[in-house]
Amino acid sequence: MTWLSPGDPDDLRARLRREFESAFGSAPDVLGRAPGRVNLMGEHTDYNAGLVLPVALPHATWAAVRRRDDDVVRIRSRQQEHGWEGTVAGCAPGGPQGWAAYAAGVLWALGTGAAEGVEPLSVPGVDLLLDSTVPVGAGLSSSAALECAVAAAVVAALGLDLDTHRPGVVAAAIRAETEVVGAPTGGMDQTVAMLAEAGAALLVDFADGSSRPVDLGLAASGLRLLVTDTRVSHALVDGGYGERRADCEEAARRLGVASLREATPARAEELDDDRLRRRARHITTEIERVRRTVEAFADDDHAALGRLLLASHVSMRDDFEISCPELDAAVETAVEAGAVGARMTGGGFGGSAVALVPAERVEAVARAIDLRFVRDGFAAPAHLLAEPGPGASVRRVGD
Ligand code: GAF
Repeated sequence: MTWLSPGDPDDLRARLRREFESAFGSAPDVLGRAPGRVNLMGEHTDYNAGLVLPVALPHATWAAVRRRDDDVVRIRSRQQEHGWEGTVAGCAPGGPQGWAAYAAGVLWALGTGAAEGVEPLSVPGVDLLLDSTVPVGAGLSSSAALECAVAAAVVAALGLDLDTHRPGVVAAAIRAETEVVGAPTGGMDQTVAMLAEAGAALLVDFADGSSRPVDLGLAASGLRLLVTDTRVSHALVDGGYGERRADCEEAARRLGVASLREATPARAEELDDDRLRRRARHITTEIERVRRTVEAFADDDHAALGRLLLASHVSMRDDFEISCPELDAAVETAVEAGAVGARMTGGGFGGSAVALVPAERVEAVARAIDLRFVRDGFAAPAHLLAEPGPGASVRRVGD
């Protein structure tokens, strides 16, 4: 069985600092950390002004940053063979490609005043080294973790207070992803990476941008969150995600509403076009499921949680059409082996499933999924435990 460890934060920090010094010749100013996430309910609802309920993972991306006296930007990653070098101006859309675009894009976005009311920062040249324990392409938001780790570290390296700048970092990270990387994503991942609180999920309402922590009571009810990475890689820059987003916008237009948040499941059924009707049905019922999931956690109602998770998975599989055989097998097997409930999570087309599992059944459920994958001829999956962690943090070197 493969378990993905979040790593020991002190060890990771010490190694990053050491390797920064050997890569760039002196110590970094700041180490930033931002987590990946697993979403418990509310998929593709963020860009429909809906509700989401993600949890920050203990797995995170780390960024070591040192300010330079010129405008040169050097970016390296422990996970990538080749680095990127350019200038602050060269970080703008159309410049960096591939993984470096996530980091460089944030430097550009921080300098733009990424949203209304967000002050543009004067971003200098930087040396930057990245490390991560968030699996890439697993639907666990490695991209937002990278963007937010870099942005948080740069904000702190400028001598600014991170807490005051959290909303600005969220906005900058979203702009980096949509405008520099070119992935038309919705904002859930960056929001949870910056605003999550340890021990809780984050309920975010994208109609007004408000959020609040939701205590899941996992320890008290003896439940754990088991995440299974199917190793079927997903990429948000591929067409499927953008097509779903376009379908939702078209469905809203035909219903005469600004976003599907303003529609109801009954209104979704009025759509003549079968595909758009099913897309709108998923979004409108999924938003309702987020509300009911929050209530079910508060009531410690395992039967309701099981029904909601499964209904969400079926909706994503049949109406939104973003699942795949590996995700369906992981969900089905988790429930057969004793999970309270399970669903695919994240953007879809591969990636991970999340199961709510009684603590004493975790090993058995993971083993059952592994056996099922062997039987079905799928690549071996990897598992991790999603202990709800905190949002991004920074530490000045020397503190
Ligand atoms: C990806 C996107 F980045 C998010 O904005 C969200 O839409 C999610 O897919 C689906 O819920 O993670």
